[in-house]
Amino acid sequence: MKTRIRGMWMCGCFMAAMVGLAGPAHAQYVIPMLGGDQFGADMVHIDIYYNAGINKLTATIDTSNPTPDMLPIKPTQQWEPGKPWAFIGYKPYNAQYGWNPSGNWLPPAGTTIWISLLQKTPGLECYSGCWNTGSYAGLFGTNGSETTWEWSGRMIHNTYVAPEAANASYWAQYRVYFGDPVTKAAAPGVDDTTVTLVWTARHPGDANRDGHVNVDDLGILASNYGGTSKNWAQADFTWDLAVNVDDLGILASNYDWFDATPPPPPAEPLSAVASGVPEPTVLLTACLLLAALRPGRRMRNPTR
Ligand SMILES: [Ca+2]
Repeated sequence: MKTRIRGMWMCGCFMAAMVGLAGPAHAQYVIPMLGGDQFGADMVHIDIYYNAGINKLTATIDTSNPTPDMLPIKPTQQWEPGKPWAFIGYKPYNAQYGWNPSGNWLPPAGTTIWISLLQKTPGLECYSGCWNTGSYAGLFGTNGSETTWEWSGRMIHNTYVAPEAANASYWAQYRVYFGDPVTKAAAPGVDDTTVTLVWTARHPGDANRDGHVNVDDLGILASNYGGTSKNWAQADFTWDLAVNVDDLGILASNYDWFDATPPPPPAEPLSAVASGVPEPTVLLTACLLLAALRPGRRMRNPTR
């Protein structure tokens, strides 16, 4: 028995030595994943459907999954230099959203499908494709690209990248319409629609990711303090698997932070713009906005 244990111990030492000899001289190379970091999160489809019979175009986001997270890779990981995605560096990223054709339909004759960026939170970038198959060419204004993009009609996931150390929510608002294949001009009399994509990013100290660093997070940290094999939701903000004084320091220095990212404004479809007559819902929204902006009134953060 003693000999067997000694043999196993020597074998273990040998294996450890071999790993040490063959171990990486650099951080581990990884490829981009849908969920950011190294998370193979679920796809979140933006289902595009056109009902020609009633001239109705819809873009519906699948809400069966949580809001996608922008997450950077960990300090122990890196992108292989020279790969098309190497520029991401340690910026938070995500590619869960995918433009997806829903049902069987065709664009009206002589048109193609365009997706045009209306507005976005500052700093948010978009790149073509995902995983290790994307071209990572700039889209929707990123790197000087056009803000209008011709969608092929096939399911495609593009990769969104937030600024390094970004730690709040992000959104991008798009118009989807049928237009001239060359000039991009919207086809007259054909319906269009808008859609808003939203992402969250993890703020240091916000263990439960509710957009606040407060006593709830402190409670989570306290109940996990001293533990190992922990994760973000258990207050490991340094990704070292331990919950200790380092994490407490991070929470303390971010205490009382809240996500103040303004929500996206309501988008107006092209059809309403073209008619020149505001729809009743648009008028109501405008009245509510005016009332909220009157002097002396403080707007409550609508996202929290
Ligand atoms: Ca929190």
